Formats: sequence, structure tokens, C-alpha cells
Amino acid sequence: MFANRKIFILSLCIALLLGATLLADAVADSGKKELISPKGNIDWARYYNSEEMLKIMKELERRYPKLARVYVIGKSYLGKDLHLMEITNREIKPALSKPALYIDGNMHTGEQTGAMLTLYMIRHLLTNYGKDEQATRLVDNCTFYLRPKYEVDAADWWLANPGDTDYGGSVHPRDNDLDGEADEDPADDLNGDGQITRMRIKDPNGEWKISEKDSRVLVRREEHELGGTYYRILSEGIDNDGDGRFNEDGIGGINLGNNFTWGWGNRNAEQIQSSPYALSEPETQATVKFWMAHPNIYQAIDLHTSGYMKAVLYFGGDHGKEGTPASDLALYKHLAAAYAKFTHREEIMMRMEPFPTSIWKHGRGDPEPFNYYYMGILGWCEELWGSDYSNPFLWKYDKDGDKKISQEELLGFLDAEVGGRWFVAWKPFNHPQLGPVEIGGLVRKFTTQNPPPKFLEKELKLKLPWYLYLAEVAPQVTIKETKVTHLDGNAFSLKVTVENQGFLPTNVTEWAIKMGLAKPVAVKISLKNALILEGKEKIRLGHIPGNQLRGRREGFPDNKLSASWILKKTGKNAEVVVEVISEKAGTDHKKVLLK
Ligand SMILES: [Ca+2]
Ligand SMILES: [Ca+2]
Ligand SMILES: [Ca+2]
Ligand SMILES: [Ca+2]
Ligand SMILES: [Zn+2]
Repeated sequence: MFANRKIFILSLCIALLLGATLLADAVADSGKKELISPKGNIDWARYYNSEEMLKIMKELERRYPKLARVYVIGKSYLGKDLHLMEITNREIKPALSKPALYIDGNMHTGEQTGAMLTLYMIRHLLTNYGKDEQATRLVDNCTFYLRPKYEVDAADWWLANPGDTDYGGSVHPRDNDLDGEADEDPADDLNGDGQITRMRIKDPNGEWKISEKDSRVLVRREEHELGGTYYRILSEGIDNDGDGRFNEDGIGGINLGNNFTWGWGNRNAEQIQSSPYALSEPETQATVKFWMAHPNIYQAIDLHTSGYMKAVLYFGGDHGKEGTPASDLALYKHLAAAYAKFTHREEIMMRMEPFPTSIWKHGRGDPEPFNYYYMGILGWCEELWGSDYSNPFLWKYDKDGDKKISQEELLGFLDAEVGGRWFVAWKPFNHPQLGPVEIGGLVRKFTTQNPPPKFLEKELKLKLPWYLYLAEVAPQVTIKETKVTHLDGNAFSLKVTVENQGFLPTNVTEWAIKMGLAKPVAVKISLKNALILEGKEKIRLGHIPGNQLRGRREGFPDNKLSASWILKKTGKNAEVVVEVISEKAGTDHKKVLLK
């Protein structure tokens, strides 16, 4: 696998000897025995691997047995269990009888902030149940399918090793440079500091020079510039296969975020990151199987990192090219506007046209269009964090006020907030192939890709409210009224009125109706000592609008529908059990006496 084995082994030894010092406080257990305190506190200033996450989830399951369940939904490429936590108050209704929000994190190897936000939500809902009004109501009325670690093999490897997988993909080997060999030239931690940074090499033809504002930073050389000291930049490593390129085919490289079926293209062109075929990977298969087995899911979210201008929030529909109905687009925009408000990104939203960003063409094999176009539900992806002006935590470090964050300004943030950590000072290194170079630069993992560990909780706190809001908008059917009228003798009429008290319609999207993906709301009656004279045992009411349009439009459609029967009492204590069933808006039932 490694052409230059000796050097690789040498660098590996150095790495082991010096210890992965830089990684240490990003991942290490801070000496405490328990990962979660008796009061439910978790150290949010570090990132957790799948084993630790499972320990925390199992402990929460033990503490909240009526609300939480952890189960396995499949296996990873290397055969590890894929876990999901279900949260709902099962004493009220079973999980499948409530509208469900599905969230996963860490679909891409290094995008660990998503896993942490999912865990943050798990802890928030469980430890605040019975204390916080919103958390209690949501856990009573909704089901949460929360899956911090979508991918485990590469995500765990990423936390324990200096490098990254190709395209943030799984560890499943992939020949990313199409030279006939897979994973033959990964990055190498040459200076043994536990990170892959960069190498700068003095070169009169180099495109880079040292910044006048901050000597740690390299900036582009002007086209007309001559006579200075210039550099070439390469990522840290050696050309293991001697093809003249550095680190061009690293570990794995099957992007699980492109392994779904939407808009699938040629395996070596459009799908270069996701071959060999749609749904080829066990993680993707497990996900689709889970979604199909849980038709109560009305909204699905993948948490990624990291955002940049024009790409902080993606949705699984389109802005008018692929047939997304206007009402669905308006709905997406409404929820995205709430996102902008919750995350202080209204101004960013104004600068993005259109917002949110659609995934329909360039999102080949993405899950969000799968959610929308194949499942008829709302699909989202947020790119958490970010190292440019889209990230509100960096605004105060925009020293020249140009609404852009330069490398110097990003370092200003690191200096002020985390004592300058996650920048490796440039130091000379004698490279076996290139001769004298310097190794240093930003530790991408905990600066541009994820928040520095010390800063992580601020990002989690900022982002949680919108996800709780997405649970607030769930469609919710209830039996609003049952009216029994005595006609004559033993005959009664029964009228049942069903209301959707939620914001979303029971069909969730207009697309779901258009494609026959939405099941109509039904009312079923079961009788004791009575029989039906007129009407069917099960009546399909159709789709019930939510209150999303209320107050904004004249002639707003009513969010109630009714069904009627004529019944005959055949004995004493005649009763009717009325049951309302909606796939995505939950169920409700009520007992009615005929008298
Ligand atoms: Ca290759
Ligand atoms: Ca590869
Ligand atoms: Ca290094
Ligand atoms: Ca190479
Ligand atoms: Zn991603």
C-alpha cells in the first residue's frame, strides 16, 4: 500500500513517540470516570468516538427507560453496529403513532460537529423532560430518531489518527485517482504532531508569499510580483507511489452522502466519489431500510460541516426546475427563514440568492432529494460551523470590516478564543523527497472543519433551537369533537371531527400528494353492542391542511375534516371506539357511548 514503506514506518514511530499531542485535548477523556455526570452533564469541549457516544446513550437509556431506546439499525463496512436513539414518551403512544423527526450526524468522516449536535439534542430532550415545557411537550407529542454517528469506521479512525479519508468517505477502499490501485498515497504525519498540516517549499516560481499582516499566514503572490521569497504549498506527506503527486489517493473515498439513488450518474464521472453503484454501501442501505420502515418520519436532516457563503443550508427540492410545487418551495423558505433568525444569519440569507440552497442537480446521490422526491417528506442538510463570514462567531474578528474572514482574521479568532491553539508554527523539516521544507499551518480538523473543542458548545447552543422548532411544526391529528345525536328508537348519528393542530399539513408536502406518496387520514370505528346502519367502518378523510397558512391568506382552508355514521344500538352499554390514523401526523382515539 505504501511505496516508501521505511519512511512511512519511521514517521509512524515518530508520531507514536511524540504522542499525538495536538489531537489529545480534542478527543481525550478529560480524566473523569463517567462520560455523563449524575446530573446529566457532559463535557462538550471535546469530540466523542462511537464507543463513547454509545456509552452515553446507553446510560441515558438506563436513566430514562420510558423515554429513550437505543437500537442497532445495521452494520458498517467493517461490521460495527450502527446505533440510533429513539426518544418519545412511549406511555402516551408508541413511537410509530407520532410524527417523527429524523436527524443524523457524521455522515462524512471528519464532520464530527454533526454527531455532537445530535448528542446535544439527545441530552437536551431527556434531561429537560418534565422540567422544560417545550422539551416535555415535544417528547410527549413527537418521536425523535437521533443518530449521532451515521458512519462509524472512518469517523472513529479520524478521531484517533492524523489524517482524513478521501472526500470524507468511508474506509471502503476506493481508487480515487483512477490509476488502478486503491488508497496507495495517503497523507503522512511527517513531523509526528498528530495532525496533517501543510508543507511549504521555497520556490522562485511559487504562487505564495508570507503575509505582511501575520507572518504565520501565506497569501497569494501578485501576478506582476518579482524578487521576493515565494513558496509552493503541498499537504503534509510523501509521494508514496512515486507518481509525482502528493497524497492523491488516501484511505477510502466512497462519499456516503452521494450513495443514494437520486440523479445517479456515471460511476467515473458524476459519481466519481460514490461508486460502484447507488445504495452499494451498508450504511446507506441501513438508512434507507430504516426510513422505509418508519413512515411516521415527516422530516429528515443530515448534519454536516462546514458551511461557507451560499452553502449553509441545503434543501431537498428545487427552485422551480424539477417540478417542486410552489407551495412546497414556500414552505421550505418559511422554515429556512426561521433558521436564519435562530442562527442570526438573516443578513447572510439576504446575500444568498436563492436561499436556501437547492440540491437537485449537483446533489447526485444525495439523501435530501431522496427524502423529498422519493419519500415526499422534507429533507435538509445543514453545514454547521464554517470559517468564513457565514459563521456569526467570526464577525467580531473581521478587522477590516469587508465582511470576509481572511486567514489572518481567522488566526485572530484562534488567538483570542482558544489561545492560538490549532495552528502549528512553521518548522524546518528535511523531506526525503523534496529536501528542506517547512511543516506547519492551520489544523483544519478543529478550525475550518469543526469548531476548536473549547468553542464547540457555543456552536451547539446556537444551532439546537431551530431543530427543536422543526419538531414544533410537526403535523398533529386529534379528535376535535365527537357528537352523538339520538335519532329515534335505537338509532344514533355520530359525527367525528378531526383537526390537524400542527403547522404542517398531514401530507407534509404537496409533492407527496402529486406522486401518491401521502396516505390520506382515516377514521375507523369499532363497535360494542351496536352496528352500522350507514357509513363504512373505515372512512378516508383525505389530507388535512395545517395552520401554516392561517392569518396569511383569505379563504384559508379549514384544518378540520369530519365523518358521519348512522348507528344502531343492539344492547346495553353500547359504545364506539373512534380511532384516527395518519401516517405522519400521529394517531388519536376516543371512546364514545351511545345514549
Ligand atoms: Ca489510486
Ligand atoms: Ca482512496
Ligand atoms: Ca503533522
Ligand atoms: Ca502519489
Ligand atoms: Zn459533509
